[in-house]
Amino acid sequence: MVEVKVFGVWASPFSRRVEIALNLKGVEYEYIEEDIANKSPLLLQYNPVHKKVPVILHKGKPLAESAVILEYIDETWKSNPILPQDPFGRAMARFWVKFIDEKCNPALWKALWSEENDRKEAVEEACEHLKTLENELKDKKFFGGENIGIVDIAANFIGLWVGVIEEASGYAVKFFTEEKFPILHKWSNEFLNCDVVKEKLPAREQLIALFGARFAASS
Ligand SMILES: N[C@@H](CCC(=O)N[C@@H](CS)C(=O)NCC(=O)O)C(=O)O
Repeated sequence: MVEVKVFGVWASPFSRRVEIALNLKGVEYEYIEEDIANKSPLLLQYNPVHKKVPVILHKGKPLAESAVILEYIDETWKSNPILPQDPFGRAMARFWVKFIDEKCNPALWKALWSEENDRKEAVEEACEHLKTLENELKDKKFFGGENIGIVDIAANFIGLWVGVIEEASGYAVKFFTEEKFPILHKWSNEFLNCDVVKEKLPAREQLIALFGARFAASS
């Protein structure tokens, strides 16, 4: 019997976080694709509070919220740690994951999907958060140092999705440029080139088709 199951959605950066972490640890799992428009009874049973993917089921116990799941994975499978070992380093990693989830990603999403009238302000806010992340990254290869860590995995939306959505918009929205954010672009290339990451990300063209259709429908 498979010990681990993941309920996800293929285009979700949150589900992909969980898959990357499991892949990094070499943990095999069964993947169950959910339909967000028609959630399965199992998803609703396993995540009755948020009713969202991802959910991980380990030894029959369900767990939701990608950042929580990432920590659980790290504590359960010890190889290739994604959190630092020292308390301060662990706390700082959690700080940055929280920043990404609560500040950066919502601002990026807003900027990417903003109406033309609100775009300037939304883009400014998103850029401010991206600059903050650049200052944190500085000359490190990954947020975790030499190896991929929890912050890198949590930042996967910046690594792949932001550029994809800009391209899908026909570059009507474009702020995440290499000129403005050279450090994050370098990081993004390193991140996307890692086998454990590459193997668990959706195909760029598939994402572009999905978001391109959304732009077409919204205009
Ligand atoms: N904070 C959650 C966010 C997960 C999330 O937003 N999942 C989306 C897919 S990308 C979802 O399941 N949406 C369904 C809904 O909102 O009803 C996490 O980190 O796991």
